Amino acid sequence: MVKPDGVQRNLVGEIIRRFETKGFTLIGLKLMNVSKELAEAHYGVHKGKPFFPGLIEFITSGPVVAMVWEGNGIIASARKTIGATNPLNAEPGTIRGDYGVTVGRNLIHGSDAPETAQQEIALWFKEEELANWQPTLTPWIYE
Ligand code: D4T
Repeated sequence: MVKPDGVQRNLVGEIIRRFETKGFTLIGLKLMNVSKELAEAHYGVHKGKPFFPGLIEFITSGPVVAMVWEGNGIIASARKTIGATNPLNAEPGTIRGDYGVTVGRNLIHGSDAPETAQQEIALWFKEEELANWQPTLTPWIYE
């Protein structure tokens, strides 16, 4: 998910480009405003932490771009591409390392495990919003 700061800073195309050119497959994509209920469900694991209210306020402050990407090893790879939670600790070359300076404006969220990805996809997308397709480039990306 490109967070509201990524959308406001015109980084949507740049972020999508990194996953697209890597060879991952886009399955779902939408620009949307986030309700308080959805934000609280998505970040439920952080409820009660000091940063939770600010996080919910931030995520609901403007549109986000929710996406579903598919590919071999994508979760570990995407988290490397995204970089450390605190952008000041994120390596140059990562999205957060290149574009962020503070944890509360870290531009992008990525699922951290297959189970959380399944839960988050179900939370953010309806079944019919996901495309079922086979890119013609597949044999040029996977041996
Ligand atoms: P997300 O979930 O947004 O992809 O981020 P991470 O997986 O990298 O990090 P996280 O779950 O630990 O944090 C969720 C979200 O909360 C914000 N945050 C986090 C914050 O504003 N202050 C903080 O101290 C922390 C730890 C940033 C990401």
